[in-house]
Amino acid sequence: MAKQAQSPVAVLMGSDSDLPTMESCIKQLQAFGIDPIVRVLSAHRTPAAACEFAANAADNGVKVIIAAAGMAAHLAGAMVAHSQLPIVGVPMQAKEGPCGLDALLSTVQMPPGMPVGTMAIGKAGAKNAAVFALQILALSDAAMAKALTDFRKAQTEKVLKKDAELNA
Ligand code: RP5
Repeated sequence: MAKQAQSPVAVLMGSDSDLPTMESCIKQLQAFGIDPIVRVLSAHRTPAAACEFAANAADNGVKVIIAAAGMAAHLAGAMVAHSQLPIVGVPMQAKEGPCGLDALLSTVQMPPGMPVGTMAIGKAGAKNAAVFALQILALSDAAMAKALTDFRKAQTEKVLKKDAELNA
């Protein structure tokens, strides 16, 4: 098996059809200076590889796993079943099905004791997964804490600028 790339954040998705949505997550992580591990792994189609990834993630230096999947979305649940790392779930809106609500419920409704931090459906959730991962890393890493502070400040300034332009 190929040597695993090193990063504190792994972005997994159930299908390459999720990639256009998860680009929002990957780009946001890169803007924070984090080059994530990116893998297509499925709880249903590649269960052994998905479980192996989760079981070895902490030893490989991963600190947060972001798992995106659509339909009966069990990828994030499979991660938490095999890893004690914080798992961030992003429900995908698949081509078929009820607007991502299927994936939202499959991701969020975990049994007690096995939580998945579940984001919004789609691109908003993908971006928030990156920010949430940064918030976790920022607890123990000064550079990450600064990246978070800078991001929040820039976001605030952007909105205030729009408000000022609207009222000029
Ligand atoms: C899920 O099924 C994937 O995460 C994807 O959102 C959905 C459909 O997959 P494809 O049929 O497009 O590969 O496992």
